Amino acid sequence: MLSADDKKIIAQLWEKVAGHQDEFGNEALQRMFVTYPQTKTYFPHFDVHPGSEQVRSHGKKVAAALGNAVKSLDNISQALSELSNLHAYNLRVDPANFKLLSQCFQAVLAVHLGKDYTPEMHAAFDKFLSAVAAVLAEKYR
Ligand code: ZNH
Repeated sequence: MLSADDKKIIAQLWEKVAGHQDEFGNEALQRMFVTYPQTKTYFPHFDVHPGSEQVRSHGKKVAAALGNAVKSLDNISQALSELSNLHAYNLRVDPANFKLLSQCFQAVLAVHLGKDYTPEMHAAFDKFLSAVAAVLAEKYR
């Protein structure tokens, strides 16, 4: 699904993300909660206001999972296998929400990287996030 070129571009993009990973994860979540308020229903136990430590800490985990997947582009399914179990069997997040977080993460990249987030990167990273979402959704039944 990801071409050799896609993989190269995704790895290049992630080099730009490195160092801002936690911050980007946090901002993507904050943005998701504002843009798509229905996503907050999965986090009733969280303080979701701007500046929330819980959201910051969760953003760090989400970004780390994405970084982990970037390191395993040839086998994202294996790299995120535990997370896939968690989302399918425990959290039961409607998979439609994965696309919402993906969009928010891309908006964060565009805001921070500006012109450095090229259309080619956008295209490759969009495929990557779809692949991640597919893995997180693959065990639902
Ligand atoms: Zn999720 C959790 C990742 C999406 C909801 N996540 C989680 C974690 C991680 C993740 C890493 C942690 C785990 C542990 O701790 O072990 N996610 C992720 C990713 C993605 C996601 C990568 C995509 C891209 N999620 C999502 C969405 C939602 C969610 C969209 C909704 C809306 N998650 C969730 C929850 C949780 C999680 C609810 C749990 C939290 C707590 O802490 O409690």
